[in-house]
Amino acid sequence: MSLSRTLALIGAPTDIGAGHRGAVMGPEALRVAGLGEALHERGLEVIDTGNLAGPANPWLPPTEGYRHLEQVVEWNRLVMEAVQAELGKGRLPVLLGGDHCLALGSIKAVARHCRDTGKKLRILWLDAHADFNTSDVTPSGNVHGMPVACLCGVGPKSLTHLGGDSPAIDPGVLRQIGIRSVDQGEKRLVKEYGVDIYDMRYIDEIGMKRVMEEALEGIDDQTHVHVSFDVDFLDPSIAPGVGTTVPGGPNYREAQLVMEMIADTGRLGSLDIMELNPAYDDHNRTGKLAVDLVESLFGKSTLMRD
Ligand code: NNH
Ligand code: MN
Ligand code: MN
Ligand code: MN
Repeated sequence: MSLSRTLALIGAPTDIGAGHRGAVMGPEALRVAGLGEALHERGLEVIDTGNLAGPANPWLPPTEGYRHLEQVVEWNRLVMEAVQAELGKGRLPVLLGGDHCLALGSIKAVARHCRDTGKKLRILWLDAHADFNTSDVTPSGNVHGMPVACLCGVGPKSLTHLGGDSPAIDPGVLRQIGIRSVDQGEKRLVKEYGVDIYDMRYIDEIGMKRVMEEALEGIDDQTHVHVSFDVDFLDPSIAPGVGTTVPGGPNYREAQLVMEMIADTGRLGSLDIMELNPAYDDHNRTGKLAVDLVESLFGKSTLMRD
């Protein structure tokens, strides 16, 4: 990580794709937990671009397998344009969610940037969930369970073709880490598309260090690493502030190691911090933990290392 990088915080306060209200407060909770200050202390220039202003959440039941599809598209368009603008200025975009449906817009912009600049893309998807549902198999209609499928070209045209590309990414650039909840139909899809999933059983069996070595393999100086950090990746005992907790996630030390090993690549190019839900949190504990982990992602370590 070159310390001259300028980070651009982009707030996306919405829970438009979620099944629980509250992620709309995520960006502010990350700010209150000191995200900007902590990164500035790492020697990074930090510009807070403020919050995007998308449509309100009408909180309606799903129609034809999607909840709020129209508003989800609009929010993703705003996110895509904001991320694209910051990448164009040479800044490292940090998306403050908001629910995880917005990773679609973020990664659409990043994928285009990689194409334009001849970079190889590697996406590290830290999550309890695979987020590969479609309107046919979703148990909920919530689009935050679908962004990875949409990115791979499976989904409604308004999302798969956002920004005019179809599909945005080759599933081969994905590495999903921490997965422990995959819905029935979703299992078939991730298999069919060959998504590289490091689930909790695999992490238990070979350990987080080896998992990360495998997930980071092949990253070189021409690689743009995008981290999509769904806070429900973390074990709920340390991170209660999310709408969809799943027991049996990475503990504090494992999560730190994930972030440190990504930092060591020096190739982090963009970041989403998603699904933080202060309505379920305990005195912003999860927000503060997210900030702590993101500091490690930007190179904070106990000792000097080279
Ligand atoms: N798989 C479930 C669904 O599609 C839950 C998705 N929730 C998430 N994903 N938080 O990361 O509704
Ligand atoms: Mn400064
Ligand atoms: Mn997710
Ligand atoms: Mn999740």
